[in-house]
Amino acid sequence: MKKILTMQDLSCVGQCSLTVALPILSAYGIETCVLPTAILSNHTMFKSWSYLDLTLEIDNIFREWKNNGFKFDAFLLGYLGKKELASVAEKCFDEFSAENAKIIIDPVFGDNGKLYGGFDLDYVAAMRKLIKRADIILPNVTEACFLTGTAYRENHDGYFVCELEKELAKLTDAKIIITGVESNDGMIGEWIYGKKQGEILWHELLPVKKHGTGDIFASVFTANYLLGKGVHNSCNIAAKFVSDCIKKTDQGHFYGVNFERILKRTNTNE
Ligand code: PXL
Repeated sequence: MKKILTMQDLSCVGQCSLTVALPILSAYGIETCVLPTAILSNHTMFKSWSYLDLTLEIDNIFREWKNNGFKFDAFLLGYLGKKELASVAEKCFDEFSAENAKIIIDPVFGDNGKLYGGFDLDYVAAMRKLIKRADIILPNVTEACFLTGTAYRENHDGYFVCELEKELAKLTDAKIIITGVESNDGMIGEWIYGKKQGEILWHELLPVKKHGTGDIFASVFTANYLLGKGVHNSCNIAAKFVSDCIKKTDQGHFYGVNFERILKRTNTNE
């Protein structure tokens, strides 16, 4: 059984980060260990939140993991919360990677052309460095723009995304998947980088946008990828999962999606 470590915040309320990654990866039959980077009362799309930084405790956690000889077959990183955690993540890869461990990084820091509350360009620079260590990165269009220093645009034509991918490929050897690419004829998709030609997987764009769907996409993608489904197939499965979640979400549920309604049917391997 594969063992993954997912490093992101624990938002006590709001469906994102660890409260999404842990149930989803586990439902796919992957042993999921967690490294909470911070505890928030709720995610930062609510009007206010508390934030307890856990960086200091991570030294103790690493010490004990070393004592116990723990190693992980894969890492999934999402919202870390502060730039210093990028070097902590690198230390984590150095100390706790099993042979051929895969590193999947969703450099979560913004959406819709803007940084999330609490982030700045220093954080972006830290992510720019960290993605060098990744096997796969999953930035959305906004994050890809900030990482590459490209001006954000709402209309993502093929040329624009292709240029973004090329610029990202100068920063990392990772497989690059840009999520949330929106066409001007009402489709949404992921752009997968290929050296000669990129490829886009289009899906139906739903009329509502919901919070936390990027975290769900990353978790479902990672689970399927680790189970050997391949990059394209895993992207398609993750996109369908996210779209099903949005369709099943109660109207008025503004802060996330009811992914729990879709999760029960995931573990198809047994
Ligand atoms: O879904 C991304 C995310 C994760 N964690 C926290 C957030 C956000 C986005 O706003 O606030 C705490």
